[in-house]
Amino acid sequence: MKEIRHNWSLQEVNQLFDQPMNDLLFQAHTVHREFHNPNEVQVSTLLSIKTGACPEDCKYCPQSAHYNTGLEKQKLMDVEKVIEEAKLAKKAGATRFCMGAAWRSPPVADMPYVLDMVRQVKDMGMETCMTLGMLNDEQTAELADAGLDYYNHNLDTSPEFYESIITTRNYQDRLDTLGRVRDAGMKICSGGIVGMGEGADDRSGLLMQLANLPAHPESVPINNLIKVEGTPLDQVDDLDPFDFVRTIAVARILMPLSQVRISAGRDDMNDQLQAMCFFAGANSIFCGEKLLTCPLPQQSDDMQLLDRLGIQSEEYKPSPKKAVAQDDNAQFYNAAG
Ligand code: SAM
Ligand code: DTB
Ligand code: SF4
Repeated sequence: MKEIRHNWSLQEVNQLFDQPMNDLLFQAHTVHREFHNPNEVQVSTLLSIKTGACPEDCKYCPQSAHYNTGLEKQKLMDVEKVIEEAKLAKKAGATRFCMGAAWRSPPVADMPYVLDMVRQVKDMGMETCMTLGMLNDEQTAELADAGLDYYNHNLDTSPEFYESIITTRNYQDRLDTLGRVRDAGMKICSGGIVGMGEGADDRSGLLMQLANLPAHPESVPINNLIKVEGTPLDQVDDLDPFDFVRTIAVARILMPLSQVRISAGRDDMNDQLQAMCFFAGANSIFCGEKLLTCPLPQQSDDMQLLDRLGIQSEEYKPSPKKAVAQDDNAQFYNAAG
């Protein structure tokens, strides 16, 4: 049985990345088979419940108020509309419904509606996930009480590169929210973005940070930057697609039990590249019309691809209220150096 580690060094992670591709894929796929059904993926659907006008300045994001991307803003969606969308997602085969809001942190007045969304989606027999920005203790406890299964909060990149991508919050703010979510017993969805012009060390640094958290995030989304016109990163050079596959493979080796998701950017990937990602250890995708504001592949194309690869979508299994911590001694989250 492979050891679950939380003490990776940058050099070790770099060594994993730098292997010949076939050696890396073999190693990642071996780990994948030991811990997961290699012919199964989990399907999530996203809904933007509050769109645009975000005060944060994340250079990749079409929803930041700092950039002019021509995006139509939308205030918090009515609970009934959210439930309608969740029903459609369930009918289309999604087992997890992820609700995202373009907030720095949730406004007090909106919390009752957000909590109602969690309760009602959960009552429909779906897993619930929310991504609402930074949380304080009270908001975290309220979300946990409402039964929220997952909280998504990405570290996005290495601590070193972070400062050139976002200036309105810092890495420790992110780690603090993750710590609160974990302490409240919810599961964590945390990953990052590649293709932002970062170096190889930053991709290693991101995965090292995630893997060295006191417990591995149960869900690890790997986003490939979608270059949205009007954002400061709209002209950045493309990442070599094999570096995306390598990132998935190393995430799988470092975090053997986690669900590793091909997140943003799948619309631009051909079938062969996605198949390679599944072999490298990806076992979760977003399906539906859109991510939050950007397009996804047609649902029919997705189902056809899974079918051609003999991959089934995972059935819904109700999760226990408390996440099982992988390291019960872990109390504090700190940026590991
Ligand atoms: N405002 C909340 C936050 O930042 O945590 C939640 C929503 S935010 C849009 C969720 C994640 O989407 C970001 O952390 C980032 O990883 C991803 N994302 C945003 N814009 C993207 C883009 N253009 N390409 C790829 N991923 C993107
Ligand atoms: C994640 O890591 N990626 C998703 C989800 N978590 C919230 C969001 C991707 C957003 C892509 C840009 C957009 O659609 O606006
Ligand atoms: Fe706001 Fe989240 Fe976009 Fe950053 S990533 S600008 S916090 S919506």
